[in-house]
Amino acid sequence: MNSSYADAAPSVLLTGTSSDAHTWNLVHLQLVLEEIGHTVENLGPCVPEDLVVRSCLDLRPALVVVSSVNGHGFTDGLRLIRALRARPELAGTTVVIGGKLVTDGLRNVGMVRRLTAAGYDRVFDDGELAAFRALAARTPYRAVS
Ligand code: B12
Repeated sequence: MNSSYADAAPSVLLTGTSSDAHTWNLVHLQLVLEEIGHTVENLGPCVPEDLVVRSCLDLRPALVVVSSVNGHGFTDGLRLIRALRARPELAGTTVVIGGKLVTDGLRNVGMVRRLTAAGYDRVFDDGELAAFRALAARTPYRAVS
């Protein structure tokens, strides 16, 4: 979709989920991450799981950010994290997910537990941008050469 780096590998890989066509969430998150100082590879919306896995293996980002707002984020997100964590090379990569992950509009404790048990390091609710920003600010940057 869009990328903020020229030569250096990105510090953050940002992606929508396989079924999710929404784009402005991704644009907003990319701007937040760039404002902090990260270089971002934004894969865009409707990204198949195998493309996310391959991109992570190629680019080795310090942080992977998964965003979904269409209400299928829980099921799509589970599939994606299982595919990522199935690769030993990505076992230590920080992966977070957030947005409007289900349709009930409420923070669902069971859903968060299942997503973290499957391998996400953090699950952010729709409005938790301040907490997300704080986590991203603690993640190492890579200087663009
Ligand atoms: C525009 C829009 C569309 C457009 C998208 C066009 C495009 N190119 O992006 C179109 C018409 C294609 C569309 C389609 C659909 N949409 Co729509 N759409 C919207 C709408 C009106 C605005 C979304 C938007 O651009 N917001 C602006 C961005 C900047 O904000 P955001 O998306 O809220 O993202 C923020 C937060 O969610 C959060 N966030 C998101 N991800 C992450 C990740 C992390 C880590 C963190 C910390 C935070 C975070 O931070 C983001 C930035 O502030 C919303 C309603 C609304 N007012 O939000 C519905 C909405 C998202 N859509 C909805 C639905 C249901 C659909 C459809 C399923 C409808 C249908 N039956 O076909 C389809 C799904 C298509 C698909 N395959 O995904 C629902 C989702 C319901 C839910 N999750 O509970 C919403 C909420 C409408 C509603 N109230 O019912 N949609």
